[in-house]
Parts: sequence; structure tokens; C-alpha cells
Amino acid sequence: MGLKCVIFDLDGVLVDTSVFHGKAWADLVRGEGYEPPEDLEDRVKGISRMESLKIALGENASHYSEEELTALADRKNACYLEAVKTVKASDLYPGARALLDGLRAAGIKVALGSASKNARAVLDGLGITGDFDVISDGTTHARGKPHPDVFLGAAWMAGVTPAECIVVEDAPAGITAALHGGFIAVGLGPEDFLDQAHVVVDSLEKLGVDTLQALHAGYRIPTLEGPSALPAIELVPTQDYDLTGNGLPAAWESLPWTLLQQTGGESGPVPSTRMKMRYSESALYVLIEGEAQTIQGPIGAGDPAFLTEDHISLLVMPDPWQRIYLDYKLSPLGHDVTLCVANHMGESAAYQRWSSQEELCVQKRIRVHGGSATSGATVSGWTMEIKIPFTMLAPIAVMPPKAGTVWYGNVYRVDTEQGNRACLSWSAGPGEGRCHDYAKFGKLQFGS
Ligand code: B16
Ligand code: MG
Repeated sequence: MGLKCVIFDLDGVLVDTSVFHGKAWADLVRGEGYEPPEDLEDRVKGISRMESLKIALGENASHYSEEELTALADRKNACYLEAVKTVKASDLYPGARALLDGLRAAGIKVALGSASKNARAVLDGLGITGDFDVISDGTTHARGKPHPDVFLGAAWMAGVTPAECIVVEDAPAGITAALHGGFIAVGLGPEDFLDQAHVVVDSLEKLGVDTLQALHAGYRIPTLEGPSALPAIELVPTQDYDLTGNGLPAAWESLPWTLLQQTGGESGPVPSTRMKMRYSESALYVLIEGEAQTIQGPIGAGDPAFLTEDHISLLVMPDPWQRIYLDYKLSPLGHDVTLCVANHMGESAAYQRWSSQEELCVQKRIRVHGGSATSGATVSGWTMEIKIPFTMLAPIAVMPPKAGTVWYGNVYRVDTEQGNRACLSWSAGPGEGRCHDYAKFGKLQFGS
């Protein structure tokens, strides 16, 4: 799978129109009698027009009705369009012409992925509209960056997958959009401003076709959060075996433990929790051990699709381009729920129960230590052994995984002791709500 398409952002990547956007917003805000934020130009980079207006006005936006806000955005746009009329071929950034020519000569498609509704006017001014195989912009996609829509749309129109593309962007929101879409992201600008990008350059002159192809080959498996270190577990192969509940097979002993960290909940004692993982030709095996003083059973009626009691959640996302993953929840009392989650940037997560066909079910064995497996019992801890057959995951990725494959996932624990609720998580950001932040999922690296 080689590089098939390069998707360029427009403002700030091919031409310096960010200055026009920044000035038009600042003039508008001053005209309304307010002082614009100092870093306004940077903050609106890649952000849609109406969102930019809210940034430009800050809390003063609350003084306006929706109609008035739309009228203000129209006024800014008129000024911007006036400024853009001056754009000419010589404004094209250094290196852009050579790169566009080089990509065409190499048979690599060229796409535009801009949030702007005025992208075509700018391309026309630069005289480069004909260089683009595909134009995906604010007129074809309503949601701006950091949503990945304009980039996913560009790839779709070009007939390629995100994995076959590279995105070139100058804005942090654009880099986030690219990563959320499963693209390799090249940042153009200052390194500290674009630290989430896979690679940052200060000029298009540094990007030849060879450089882009090498970069693409090097990052064939997209990391969800750029190159910054995501936690990783190396899974070693094992023979298949049935979970018996009569003690653990010796093969677990040689593997190192990975600790879960406190990520949310009230202060108070946090029970130590650790896990191991390995895989066979047919299943993923997970071992989780938790200290506990008591076991909190189900609370209230709750939603039967979720667990209201102490539990762990095992999130497994085999294909990072799909944003669809398994969420297996298991309590020390043996209650479990198997969900399929379709998640788009945390804003729209759809939860569905997984099929209950026997061969498509997670297998589990639990042992509670130091007490009985009943709600409220005093205990010292528990051990959970979980086996996920790969056949279950076949609808969302190619199965079984081979040595070298990387999946993404998280394991978190929700635990209540003496009324204090704590949450521990392997990866993901701070706060219990962040456990499903798939951009921060850790890596499950299948070893040989
Ligand atoms: P318009 P890009 C973005 O373009 C600009 O960076 C951003 O400042 C602007 O608000 C947005 O387009 C919408 O632009 O008002 O012209 O529709 O960087 O994604 O090419
Ligand atoms: Mg830009």
C-alpha cells in the first residue's frame, strides 16, 4: 500500500491567507467596540466561520442573537473576499509549485482539504485550481476541523483510503482532524505549535515526493495521537486453552504486569489493579488482578445495557480507521455486558449489544480472594481471566491478527469503596469520561 494521495489544507499551507482571515476578524471585533484576543489569527486557523466568530468575540458573543451573529459573519466574509481578490500566482508558498508538479509526475493524486467556503476563489487567484484532482472544502462539508470530514471527504472523492494519504496542515485543529480520520499528518509551521503532527517542516520546500513516500512507508500503521508515545503492551503468542477457573496456566507467570493508573473519581484509597495480555491463533487472552476491600454490587435499576456495579471495561479497537470497538464489561460478581461502540470523537457514541451467539461470546473466569463473591462482602481482591475469540471481531477487521499487527484499546476499572468511587485506566486522558478517548488508546502489539 503506497502513497496514493496528498491532501493539502489551503489557508496557511499553500498561501498566507490566514493573515487576511485574522485581520478581517480583528477589524470586525474592533468595529463592534471590543478588543480582539491577542492570538486571534492562530486560534481561528482551520476553524469554521461561525466557530471563528465565537472565538473572535469571546464572551461578548452572548450579546448577539443568532441572526446578528450570522450578519456579523457575513460582514467579515465580505471583507475577506475583498482581500482575497488580491491573491495572485506569485503568492503561492515557496516549494508548492514544484511539489504539485512532482506529485502529478509520480501519479500521486492531489486533493484539497480546506474548511473554507472560499477555497475555490483562492485557488483561482493562485492559478492552481487545475492542479487538484479533488476539492473538498467548506461548501462540501458543513463541519470544520477538528472534525475529520473534509479530509475523509477528500479521500473518498479521490477513491483512496485514509491509510493511502498524507495530509499537510498548518493548524493544530487540522492536525487533530487528520489524526481523527486516520491520516498521517505533516505539520507546516512551528514545531511547538504543531506538536501532534507526525512530522513538522517549516517550508514546503522540504517536502519532495521521495520524502513524502518515505514518510508514508515509515508510518504505515497510523498512530492515533501522532508519534507521541502511547502506552503499549507487547502480546506474546500462546497455545489455545480453555479457561477452567482452577488456577492460572504457568505461561502467564513469565509475562510482566501493566499497572492501571487512577484517572478519576473522588480522593481516597485507590485499589491497585494490574493486567497482562497475550494471544493465540484464535483468541485474545487477558488477565486482570485487582485489590479490593469490598465488592459493590448493582446499584438501583440502572440501564441494563451497562453495569452499575464495580467492574472493569476492556475496550478493543482492531482497526483504528473504523472507530468501532468492543467494550466488554465484567464485574467481580460475574455479571457482564458485551457492547459494540461506534464512536465519533466522543460526541456521538452509539452502543449496541454484541451478538449473543455462543461462538461470538467472550469467555470469562473470576476468582474472588479473601471472601465470598457477594455484594458487600469483605474481600482482599479478585482475578479475572478473559478470552475474546477473534471470530467475534471479524465484522470489524481482518482476523486473526498476525505478528506485527497493532490494535488499539484501553482497560479501565470503576470501583466503589466506602461510598468513594474511583476510576483507574491503562491509557486515555484524565477523568473517568476520557476512558473512551480512542485517540489516546494504548497499543496492543502482536509479537512473534
Ligand atoms: P471561510 P483552511 C480555514 O481554511 C481557515 O484557516 C479558517 O481561518 C477559516 O475560518 C475557515 O477556513 C473557514 O473559512 O470563512 O472562508 O469559509 O485552513 O481549512 O484552508
Ligand atoms: Mg490552514
